[in-house]
Amino acid sequence: MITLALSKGRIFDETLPLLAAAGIEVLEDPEKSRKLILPTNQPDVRVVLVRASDVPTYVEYGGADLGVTGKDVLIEHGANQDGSFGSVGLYQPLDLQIAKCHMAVAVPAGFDYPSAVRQGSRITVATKYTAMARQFFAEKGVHVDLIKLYGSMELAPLTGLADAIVDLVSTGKTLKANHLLEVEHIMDISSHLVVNQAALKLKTAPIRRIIDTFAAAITTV
Ligand code: PRT
Ligand code: MG
Repeated sequence: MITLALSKGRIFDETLPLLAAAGIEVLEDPEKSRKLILPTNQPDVRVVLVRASDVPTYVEYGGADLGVTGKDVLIEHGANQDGSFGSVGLYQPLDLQIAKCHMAVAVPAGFDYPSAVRQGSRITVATKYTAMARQFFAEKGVHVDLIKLYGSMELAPLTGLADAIVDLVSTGKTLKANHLLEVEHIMDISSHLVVNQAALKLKTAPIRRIIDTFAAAITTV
């Protein structure tokens, strides 16, 4: 049995065409079913639905053989920015070029970010992505106090909780609706295939076949 961990929503939706290229069709719609284990048309392949941030954990500990997850999630899980993992038992063979967005710093219109940076002021930054934010500001030599949040980061500067946020941006509509301006583009983000290293050794042929068909099906537009 090959188990693939996906999260509901954009990652599931955008992985479907890649699965189709590998001849794998998920037999139930996660938006309609309450099942967390979804069968496919291939009796030896199944999909498990987990929170996006839990995908690396499932794959690392062998609850799933493979998974698809954002580079943001991987970096927070301990991946290096070049994609390597150090001691973590995850192999990251492919950037699938799906669920694309970018990580950004945003501030309310009234906060003069460039002069805060120039003057070496301490900046309070609210984010779910503390690893990435810490590294970004450290490399820039900016002193920050990080406040960890689990969602609705946009609210933090509007309520005085923080001067700035670090969050994902795709269309920019969320920032605009909350009167926030992007002041730094930290990095482009897309979703990656991750593989359990032990599973790759034990089930080489079926896992290799999935990696190779995914690789051939990636669209870089
Ligand atoms: O939502 P939940 O808390 O369950 O988990 P999650 O947010 O980790 O999962 P999900 O499915 O929302 O996101 C999964 C992955 O999709 C992320 O890890 C990213 O790699 C990727 N992705 C791509 C995005 C976006 N685009 C995106 N726009 N993830 C989140 N957003 C959010 C962003 O945080 C912000 O709140 O959408 C809002 C901004 O969107 P725009 O279009 O208004 O700019
Ligand atoms: Mg989300």
